This record gives sequence, C-alpha cells and structure tokens, in this order.
Amino acid sequence: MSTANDVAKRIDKLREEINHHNHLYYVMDAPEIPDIEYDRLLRELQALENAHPELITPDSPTQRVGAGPLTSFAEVKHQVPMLSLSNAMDEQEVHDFDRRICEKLASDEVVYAAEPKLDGLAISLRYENGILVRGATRGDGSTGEDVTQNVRTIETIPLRLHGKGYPKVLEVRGEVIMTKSGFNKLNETQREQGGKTFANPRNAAAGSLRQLDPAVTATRPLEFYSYGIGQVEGKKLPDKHSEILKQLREWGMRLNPEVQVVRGVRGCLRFYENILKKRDRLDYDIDGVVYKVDDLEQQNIMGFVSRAPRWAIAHKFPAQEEMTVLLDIDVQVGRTGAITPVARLEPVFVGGVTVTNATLHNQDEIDRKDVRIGDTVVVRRAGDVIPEVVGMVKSKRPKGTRKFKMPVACPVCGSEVVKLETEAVARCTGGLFCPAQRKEAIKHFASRKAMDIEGLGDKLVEQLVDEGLIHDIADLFGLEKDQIAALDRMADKSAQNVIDALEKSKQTTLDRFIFSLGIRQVGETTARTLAQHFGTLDALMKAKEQTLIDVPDVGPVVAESIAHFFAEKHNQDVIKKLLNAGVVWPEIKLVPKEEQPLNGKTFVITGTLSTMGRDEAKAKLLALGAKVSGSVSKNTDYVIVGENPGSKATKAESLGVEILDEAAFLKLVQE
Ligand code: 9MJ
Repeated sequence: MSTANDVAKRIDKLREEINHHNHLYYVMDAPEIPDIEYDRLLRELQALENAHPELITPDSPTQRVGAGPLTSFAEVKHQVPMLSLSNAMDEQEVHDFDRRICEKLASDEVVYAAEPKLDGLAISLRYENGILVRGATRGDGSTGEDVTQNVRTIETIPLRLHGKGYPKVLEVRGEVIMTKSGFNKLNETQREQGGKTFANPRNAAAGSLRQLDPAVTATRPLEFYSYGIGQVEGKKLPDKHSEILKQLREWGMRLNPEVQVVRGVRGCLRFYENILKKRDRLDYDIDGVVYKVDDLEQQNIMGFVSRAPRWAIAHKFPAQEEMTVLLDIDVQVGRTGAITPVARLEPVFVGGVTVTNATLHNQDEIDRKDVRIGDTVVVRRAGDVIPEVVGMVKSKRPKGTRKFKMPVACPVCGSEVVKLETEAVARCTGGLFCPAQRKEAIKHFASRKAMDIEGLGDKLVEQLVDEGLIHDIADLFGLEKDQIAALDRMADKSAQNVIDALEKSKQTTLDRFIFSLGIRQVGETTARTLAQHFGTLDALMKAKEQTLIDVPDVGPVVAESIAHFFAEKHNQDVIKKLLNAGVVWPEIKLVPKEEQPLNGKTFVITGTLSTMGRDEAKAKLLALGAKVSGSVSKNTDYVIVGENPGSKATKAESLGVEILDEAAFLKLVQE
C-alpha cells in the first residue's frame, strides 16, 4: 500500500466488509465468515486508522464495538456500560498486559480472577428488591435490547434472588449459552422439521434469545453463568471480584465451577493450559479465558480505554474455525455402505493442526449450505471430532464453481447407490460384496472397543483384503504367520505379534462380541444392554423384533436392524465360523428382575461425569435393575450430580430427593 489514496480506499473497503458481516452476525444471527477472519478485518482497519487518524470517521465500525439493537425489541440504556474485553492472541500479549498492570500498580505480582471465556451472548439482569425486573442484551455496550420475557424462560436464571441482604438494585452480568449437547439436539430437531439450523451454539443462543415469541425461547436449551455486576444500589458489595462472585452465588446466581483466583502471570498461564486441556470435555463452547485484576481498588487505578477495561483481558484459544478453498469433493464408503462426501481442501491450520480433508456429511447438507467446488468454505475442527465444512462464503464465490452430485454407482464396487426417504445418507447396496464395506467392517471388528486386536491396523486390513487373504471377519482367525509376513512393511516378528494378538482376542466378553459384529444402530452401550438383557448370544439371535423392543432403550428402528442382521444366512455363517475358531466369553448370570440390587429405584443423571459418559452411567444403572428418567419428580429416588449440573439438581434439592455425587454413584454401582 503506497499512496494515501490507496490507504483511504482500503479503509473504505474494510469498513464496508465489516459492516456487512456485522449485519449478518448481529441482526441475522447467521455469520458467513469465522470469527478469526472478522477479527483480522477489524484489526487491519484499526491498524490503518491508528497510522492515519485523520481518516477516522464517527461511523467507522472501530468507533462502535458490537452492533446496534434490533428494531423489534425495546431499547434499554445501561446505567453502567457493559464492557467488552481486549484480546491477547498469544502468551507475549498476556505478558505485556501483566507488565502494564505491575508497572502502574508498582507491584511485583498481581492477584487475578481467572475465568473461562464463555462463547454466548452477554446479558444484564436487573433485580429490584430481589425480583428480576429486566433482562437486556449488551447491544453496543450502552444501549441493548429488552429481552426480559425471554430471559424469564431460562431455568438457571432465578426470578427472585435467594437468601437475604441483597442490594435494593442489583444488576448481574453474565453469559447466556447453549450447551453443545443441547445445540446438537436442537439442530437435529430443526432439520427434521425443516426449520433453520444454526452454525454453532453461540448463534443458536443468540437466535433463541432474540426470539420475538418467548414461547419459542422457552423450548431452547439455554443456560446462564454470571461473571460480574453492573449497577448496584443500597448496599456495599465486597472489594474483591472473586468475593462478589461468591456473594452472587449465595443469592442464587450460577457461577462457572472453573473460576479460580491465581497469582501473577504464571498463575494465569497455568490456568490457560489447564482449561485448554479440558476444553473438549466441557459441554459448552469457550473461546479462551479471561484474567481480571481481583482487587477492585486496583481495578479503579487501572481504569479504561474506550469501552474495554485495562484491568482485564481475554486470552484467546487457537481458532476452531478457518477459511480455505474447496478444491474437490470425493466420496468415501463406510462400514454400513454410507457414502460420505469428503472435501479436499487447500491445507489450512485450524484447531491446532493442518487440515486437508473435511466431511460434508451428505448431499442434503451440501445443497442446504450451497457449497460448490471452488468455493471458499469455513472449516471447523473442534477437539477430536472429524473436521467438517460448516458453510461457504458467498461474497468470495469465484466464477465457474461446480455443483457436487452424488454418484449413482459405488465408486469402489460399482453397485447401485440408493438413498431411502427416511435417511439423510446415500448407501452403496453392495453389502459385504463391496470391498470398501468389507474393509471397514473388519477394521471395526479389530478396533479397541470391539475385539481389540493389537497390531491389526487399518493399513494391514486393507492389504489383507486387497490381496484376497480375507473376505470376512472370521477369516482373520485362519491367517497364517507367513501370509502376513509376506505383506508390505511386515516382517516375521510383526507378523507373529498379529497372530498372538488374534489368539489373545478370542477371550472376549459378550458385549464386546455383539458390538464387534457391526450391527447397524448397535453401539457400545446398546451392545452392553443387549448382553445384560439376554445373557447368551443364542437368546439374542433368536429374539423376535417385538421382544427386542421390550429391552430398555431399544426402539423399533434398532430392534428391526438387530432382527434383520441375525436373520441373514451370511451373518449366521460368519458367527458360526467365529465360534468354531475359538472365540469365547464368560457366561453371564442373569439375575431375576426382583433380585436385582436397584430394582424399583428411579435415577436421574444431571451434569457431566468425569469418569464416563452419561450413556455408560445409564447402562450401568439399567444393568442393576434401576430405571433412569430424564426429569426429577417426587417419584425419583436418586439424582446423580456431575459437573455443571442443570436445574435438575436444584429441583431435587427442593423435593428432598437424595443426591449422589460421582464418587457416591461409583461406590453404589461397584457394590
Ligand atoms: C465471558 N464471556 O465468559 C467477561 N466473560 O468481563 C467473562 N466475559 C467480561 N468475563 C467484563 N468470564 C466484560 C466481559
């Protein structure tokens, strides 16, 4: 950029783009570009304006962080502005932040409150004489939208403060979020009903809270966490931020359990690493952590720059969404014949790794998102989940993009590809005739949670099938060492290891065996339930569809799939071959219902357990004869409470239902 004219042009262009994206984000709840790209645009504009202050205009997007309120809600003027946070993108910027503070306060080490940075919608809740009188969004920080009717539908927001001694006027500030699990369920339902789906939990939370009809908001799985205060009248609150949060909790506000008081920049960075490690296990999205000077007097000394405090900073995590170019779309054939379109991408660094492939799910998703080959797309990689293409950037669409069409024949075996009305995915009809399906079935059989055959990795399975050495899972046990040793990248020793692992895997359990068969719809949990319910493979194989439906948690679709599987001659033959090869498991003693230890007891599980998923906990309880329900009532015997419990824990308390923490629950099922 050379001339002043170029700079002015670039500034105009940036402002136009940022305004466009602001509108999509704040008004439509439908952003087109990832946050990180938006931040880049805003930072570039800021840098240019800093270098050329004469070009700053009052309507530049840098002069107003956030966006104006929607016209359809009443305006709310915040008596105490709702702050935004400056960002630190790396450790160096955190060190700089801490150094500025230490210098100003003439201190060696400052005490900070460290909090996860929830990725939702900032809200201010106004309580007068302990009664919730208003809920407002942040808007531009000084004027927000009145969403009182909507926040009243959120169960984790008390309509009346608990306890005593609260100020006459108390504004509680915090974040409304949608849990990841709630978000997935919501999108599923929306898709089924042909409604609007959301790009991520934050947009879903924003879209749900800014519904004109509170009845719609009430159906959405929203939660609230408090992290600060606004206007306070009639009482002096503690002089530490962390103490104020504790006080808020006593008045019935929910606090994030991860919040900590830490010492100095080292304490901050340790907190960051800790939360980053936990990130994927949390049932809500966070995009970083926040450090706040804990002492309010020190906060006062630090003061503000425009609307952001100098005493706080958001330390951002690596972005989980990035933009890149969609080079091509291939298809992959899965274990059950499902044909998945896979995006081949211009390599892009996202979620901490370089991604070159991402799933596009199915044709309907591609059509719905209007993704075409040649488009610039948004790729998301969160935790261990397979990277996915979440959308395309329309403003970057070049000429000559190509639409993707699902092939009519399987690219691997040539069989017809069909798509049932009731399913989203297209499938290859080749069954086990299709080498791709065969390979996937064998990989699944050998996998850790199935037969756990060590050393029999994906590459080896592919070679064995390609060389015609095995045709089905049972053929594995007929393999000889020399056959394996002759394969690429194998030798005598590694071949012997595979043979030993195969031998060892023959001693298994019934639930592993059922799972390893790869029956459609039968995951680990269902396999365990089936094993416990029927006790023997024979009983399961003979079970009629109607009998299967009676098994807890087995619905008609699962029952049909199981009955279908065992009715097929080919599957019966493979099972016979496996048993003849010596696959065995310990007998399961079935205890009559009346004698089961938890017979007649009803449990409810809420929150996240650290040692197992909810499905597993549920399966354990069912196996002991208990009933597991989704909601707490006076008929509930026990509520198991994990981390971040929802309103069910509070309800249990008010009904006097016995509460078990995770340790107590583990003790109970082990006994
Ligand atoms: C979030 N989003 O979790 C603040 N925030 O403090 C936390 N946001 C904040 N604090 C002052 N934990 C302004 C915003």
